Amino acid sequence: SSNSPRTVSLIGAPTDVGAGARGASMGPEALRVAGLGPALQARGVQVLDRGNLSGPPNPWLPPVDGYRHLDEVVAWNRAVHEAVHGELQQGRMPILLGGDHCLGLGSISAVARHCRETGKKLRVLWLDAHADFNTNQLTPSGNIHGMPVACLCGFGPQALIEIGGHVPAISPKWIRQIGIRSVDEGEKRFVHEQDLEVFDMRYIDEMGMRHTMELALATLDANTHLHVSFDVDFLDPEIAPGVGTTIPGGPTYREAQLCMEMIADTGLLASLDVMELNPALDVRNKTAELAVDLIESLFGKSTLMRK
Ligand code: 5AB
Ligand code: MN
Ligand code: MN
Ligand code: MN
Repeated sequence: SSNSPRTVSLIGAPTDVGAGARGASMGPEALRVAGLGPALQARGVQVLDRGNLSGPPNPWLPPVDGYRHLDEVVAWNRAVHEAVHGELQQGRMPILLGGDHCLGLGSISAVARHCRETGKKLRVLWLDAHADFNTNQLTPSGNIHGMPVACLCGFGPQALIEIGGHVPAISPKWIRQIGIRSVDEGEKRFVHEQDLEVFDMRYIDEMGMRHTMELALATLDANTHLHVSFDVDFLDPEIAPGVGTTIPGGPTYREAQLCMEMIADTGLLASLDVMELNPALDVRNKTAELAVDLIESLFGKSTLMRK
């Protein structure tokens, strides 16, 4: 039993304007080269590759008022928002190929808008080493890929928080963060203040991925739109070196597979972001291949046939 659409649309967003390292702009092509399209087709879904969005180049400048490249980040997020919303309106499942994680704002604000329009409940799973809950006051870097969750919750510059036409785009209550192990000092306080539900690596170590996912996926129903925002740095860098911000101590191969398999079992996955893959830092595209392998599990590929 599944509510998920049978047609997926791949949307490439080749930019690194929000990141602290160059190279995530090559992520969409690396995922295609790793065989994402055919892998999804083999899962029985129809795949439309919508090609790549376009936007301003990366000017590579220092922060202004605590933000790097704010105008460029706004332009890219507007393009992502419209593309993701358009696919949802057509009844297709958008898969955003990043690109850096600042674009989670454009993607999830579009999903939230679609949920408002169709009366659906939204649950966002944020798979990441980082909480991405900084503001211009809290950020140590000015890089906006560290801020999309705060922006979605209404904390950020006006031009970014109003992209979906509704401020805030989402409530912190709709988010579950999984795999977190690097949060800045001020960001930590803000995460607690806003009461984000975080399953950090300490929690996963002590309770296991199965229990973690049971909680993260609790209280979903047939009317829930499940969105997964997968920052590839969620994974342990031993298996996934091709990201700009590696943090040791992430989920193992099997923990990550179980996470994806349990999401697939809900039958509720309706949109996905695959973010922060950085081919310039990868080894023979193996991180892209691992991401494709995990996405196959997210679409129901498992070792054995299951009831
Ligand atoms: B990512 C850091 N917290 O704000 C900051 O990869 C890193 O999208 C942000 O999760 C990492 O600069 C952003 C130190
Ligand atoms: Mn992230
Ligand atoms: Mn991250
Ligand atoms: Mn990163």
